[in-house]
Amino acid sequence: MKEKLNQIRQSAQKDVSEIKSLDKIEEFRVKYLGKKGELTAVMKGMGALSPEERKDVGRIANEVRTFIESTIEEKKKTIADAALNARLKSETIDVTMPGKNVQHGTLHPLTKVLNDLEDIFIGMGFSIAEGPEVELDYYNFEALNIPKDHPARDTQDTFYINDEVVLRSQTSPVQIRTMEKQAPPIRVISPGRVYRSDAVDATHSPVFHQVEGLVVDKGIKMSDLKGTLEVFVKKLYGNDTRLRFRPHHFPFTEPSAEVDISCFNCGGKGCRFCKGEGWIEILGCGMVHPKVLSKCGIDPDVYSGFAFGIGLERVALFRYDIDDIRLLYENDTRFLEQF
Ligand code: 2NM
Repeated sequence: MKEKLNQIRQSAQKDVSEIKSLDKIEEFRVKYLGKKGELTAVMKGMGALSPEERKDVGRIANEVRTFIESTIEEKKKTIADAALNARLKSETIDVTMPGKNVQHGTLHPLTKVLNDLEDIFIGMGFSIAEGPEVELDYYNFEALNIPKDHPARDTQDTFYINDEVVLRSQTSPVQIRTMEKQAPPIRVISPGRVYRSDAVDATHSPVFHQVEGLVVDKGIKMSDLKGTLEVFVKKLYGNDTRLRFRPHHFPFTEPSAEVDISCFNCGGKGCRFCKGEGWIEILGCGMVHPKVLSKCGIDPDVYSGFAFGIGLERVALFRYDIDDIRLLYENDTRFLEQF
């Protein structure tokens, strides 16, 4: 019997070394330890032995049983470990793999210019005012001291909806509305889309964008206008930028001026940007006409104000060296993604 137990141990050892799955372990257990198993058979036969022999064989049989049981536990663990390792390996993430490129949009160059302008004026204490694009003739012209026979009223320039209603040709009507509603001090900018019946070419579009500014308070002088525009221009184009005011005429301001900046590209020497002039025209401005103030219910003997207007497209075309305004409206992503 001892010989038989020894054989069982050896054959169990051999069997277990060939096991590769949990099913096979169960088969293995039944084969040796099951009710009809090999070890069980030996143990059943022990009744026929003498008490001494039974003790001896019993001890060995127990050892073999313990051996088989611990072999089973070990094998289970080995198989489970191998399964876990295989899973970990198959689920490995390679963090050094290059990422997938996600296509994302960019801000439109006009939006970038507008954001910059808004930041600069908000930084100087201005707030933003908006108003309708379809506007009454009164706000677009009459209140701005643009008389009935003024060339700006010509149907060539303005889109008329009917006798009373137009597409606004500047954002000044927003400022008229602001002055009607709000008592001074007033400090607003009005960004927005404006409409003029111009033929389309590389520098003209019937729809474009403006930012107009307005300040009204007691004691506002031309020097306040100059100081404000100087800060604005230096923040937008750099600290070395110089300003030049040229006398001009607008019906809604008196005096009026056009403002040139020293060329941001050549600094004034002359180049293709400034067409050899050294200066680039960027905005129009002036002291709000007393008639405009009084039409809005503001007493021009008590208050004074300045206003200015700047075209966004012009700023964007210069800044990004774009040679055709139409590129700004085509929304070709190959163009837009460059900004
Ligand atoms: C410009 C140039 C000069 C202007 C005037 C006003 C208002 F409403 F206060 F009268 N708003 N904007 C103004 C003045 C606009 O654009 C070139």
